[in-house]
Formats: sequence, structure tokens, C-alpha cells
Amino acid sequence: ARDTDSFDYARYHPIDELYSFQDMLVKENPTLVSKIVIGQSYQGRPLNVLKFSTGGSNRPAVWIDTGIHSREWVTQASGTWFAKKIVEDYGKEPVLTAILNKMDILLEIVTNPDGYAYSHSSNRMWRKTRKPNPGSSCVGVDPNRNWDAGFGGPGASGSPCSETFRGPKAHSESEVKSIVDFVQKHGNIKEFISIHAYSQMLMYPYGYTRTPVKDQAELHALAKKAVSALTSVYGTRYKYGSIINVIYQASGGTIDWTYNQGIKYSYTFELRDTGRYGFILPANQIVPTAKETWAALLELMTHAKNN
Ligand code: ING
Ligand code: ZN
Repeated sequence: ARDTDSFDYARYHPIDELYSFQDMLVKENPTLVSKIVIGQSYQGRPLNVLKFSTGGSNRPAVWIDTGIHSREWVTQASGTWFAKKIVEDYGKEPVLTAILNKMDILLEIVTNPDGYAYSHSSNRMWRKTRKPNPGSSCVGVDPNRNWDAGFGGPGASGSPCSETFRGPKAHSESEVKSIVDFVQKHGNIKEFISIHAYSQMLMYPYGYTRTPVKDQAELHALAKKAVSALTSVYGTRYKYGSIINVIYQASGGTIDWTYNQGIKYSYTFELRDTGRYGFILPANQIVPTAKETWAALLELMTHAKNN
């Protein structure tokens, strides 16, 4: 595509096109969007975060990441659609405008770039990073088991060949550590939303323990509201609740770490579908998936803005 208007949001794109999309969006909207390179992947690809900001300095921020698991292609595609939606709606649509008048939005679209490139070139079902494991012929770490929150506990594997391999130590993966360092240095992130697929769920911590979070009642009520907004768009049904209750026990997960860092509004999505197509969601569902998810995101972001 020559610009972000002619970009085809209804198709899955190889990684170079997602990188050029981000650069075009920044070029086209220099007063609203900037690109922060928070680190590089194991194979040396940039870890880009798009920052949407209408002023201030280090305003309270909402973080959104997509694609930490590379094969979950509808997430990176939805992240791309969200980015365009933000620049189109700012100053026109009142809900998003109110959010951006108080908060910044930080969006990492390709959170696991090496995995994403590999899922296009070699193995469509690749989930993990692409860092070799010494002493094993199996490659990669599960970047959603690598965080320092119940790390090493039940709901992750110590075997390099497992799809849920936790890695040699917490934050061993550059793709994870770069976010950890960014979040801590930023210090003013109020909401953290990590987007996966598939299963149609909206979840809050914890995944590593059955102990409820102290903000459970508020997080549950907000999840209900966000899911109701999502369902109102096309009728798509979502489950919601804590990770361990709704999906399964998982240790070392992203939002358990962000919650324990003090980011109260920590949520994770599982986008469409419920398994008919699974990770291979037909491209004609990208835009509907992004649109309904955006309705939920507006509820989550508005609540963070007002609290
Ligand atoms: N599912 C998630 C996984 O990593 C999950 C479920 C989400 C667990 C958030 C822990 C925290 O197993 C997918 N589809 O990756
Ligand atoms: Zn995932």
C-alpha cells in the first residue's frame, strides 16, 4: 500500500508490510502518532510501539499489545485496524476523543516479530519466540509464560519442546524484557490490555493462583460492561472472569505481572472464534472482529480515564 488509506485491512499482511504501515501512519499523522522502538527481537527486528498522544508529558497511558503469540494473526490485523481507527476518530468521535484528551495510547502491534515472520515463511502454527534453546533442538520460549509472576509454577512447562515452555528464567526473552523495562521506566501506565486469539473471552488476573485479586469486583463488573458492548455490535458471545476460572491455570503470564506492578486495569482478550477456524480465522472476519473488539476497548479505556 502507498498509504494507510489504501492499506487492505481485510487481509493478513507479512511483517514488512506491518512495519511500513506503522511508518506511514506516523508520517501521515505527525502530531498525533510517534514510534518508539523499545528494543529488538532475538533476531534483531525492531520492537515498535505506536504512541498516540495529544500533548502533556508522560500522561497516564493505556497499553495495548497484539501478536505476542505469532500465529494469532487476527490480533496483529486487529491492532493495525485499531491504529487507523484512532487517527480517523480523534477529534470526531467523542468517546475516543475524550480518552485521548486525557491519556496516551501505547500500541505494540507485532509483539513477537520473529515468530510472526516465521509463521509466514515456514510454519503457520508457530506460537513462541525464535530463540534457540541450548542443549535442545527445539526452538523458542512461550512469551506468555516468561513473566515474573508465579514464574515456574503450575500452568507452564520446563521443557524446551513444549508450546508453553517458560524459558530459562523470568524475562529471558528480549520481547518480554523490553516491555518490562518500558513499563517500569514509563511509570504511569494505568491500563494494560494484552490481546490473544482464539476463544472469545475477556479475562483479568490471576492465572497463576486461585487467590482472587483485591480489585476482583471492579474488574469483573467492568469486564461485563465491556463484553456487553462487544456483543452489541454483531452478537458475538464472550465469556469473562479471571484467567484461572475462565480458561485454565497459567503461570508467568503478562497481565499477572502487570497487575502485580500496580496496573489495576490489567486485561487479556481471546478474540474470535471458538474453534471452527481457530488460529486460521478467515480474513473476511478481521474487520468485524476488530470492530466489535474496539467497542469493548472503548469501555475499558473510558473506565480507566474516569478512575
Ligand atoms: N491463550 C492464552 C495462553 O497463553 C492465557 C491464555 C491468556 C493465559 C492470558 C494466561 C494469560 O495459553 C492463548 N490463545 O494463547
Ligand atoms: Zn495467545
